[in-house]
Amino acid sequence: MRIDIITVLPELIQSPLDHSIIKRAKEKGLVEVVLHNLRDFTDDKHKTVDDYAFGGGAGMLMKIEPLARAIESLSSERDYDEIIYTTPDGTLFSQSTANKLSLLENVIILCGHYKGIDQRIRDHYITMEISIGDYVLSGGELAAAVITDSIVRLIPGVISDETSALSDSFQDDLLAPPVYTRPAEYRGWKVPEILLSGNTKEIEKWRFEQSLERTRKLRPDLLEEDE
Ligand code: 6GU
Repeated sequence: MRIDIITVLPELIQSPLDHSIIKRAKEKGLVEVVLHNLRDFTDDKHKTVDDYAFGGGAGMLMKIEPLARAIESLSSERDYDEIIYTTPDGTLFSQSTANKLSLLENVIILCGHYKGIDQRIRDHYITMEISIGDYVLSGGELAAAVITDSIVRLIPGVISDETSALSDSFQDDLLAPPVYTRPAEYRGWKVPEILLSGNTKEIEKWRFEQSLERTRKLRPDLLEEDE
């Protein structure tokens, strides 16, 4: 898979891509993540990427020309399955969206910044608009990093233990069960007996019950019928 990220702040996204699972996925050749500085697609001396909104109002918008140039330049190299725009007024991101995106070959993520992008870019190029939650970030860069991270870990072969990503919270609409490691007792705080029993079947059953109970208590909304 290849993920191209267009942004005015590549430095803001670089670090999370250079560590942990994404780093290993890149080294294994399972994903390529390429950052593109929008300023490289400007044609004026000042490398202008923003401008005032027609009709007035507070804040600057991302200009249309550099965005169109960046998207068209990438699109001339390969076909993209989705051209994603990160914006607080997008569709709420979820594990099921991450699952779907992880199956794609080529994706562009365009990071919204300032007060957003010229609507014509959304109308003519963008195929998917994503928000990562009902709160406002200073820009779409952190959202793009979040989206990229959640996708990359799902690409087959990225996480060595095949079942590991599948047993994450949300993967089956349930929160993960509590987990414990050594020592079996610390300051008198004991690990549940069942986990030390070696009875795999009973342990699975216990974990499922714990997942269900945790979900009921902490996220009852996850147990409601799908819309
Ligand atoms: Cl994708 N962008 C911004 N700027 N704020 C957000 C967001 C995205 N998702 C939630 N808040």
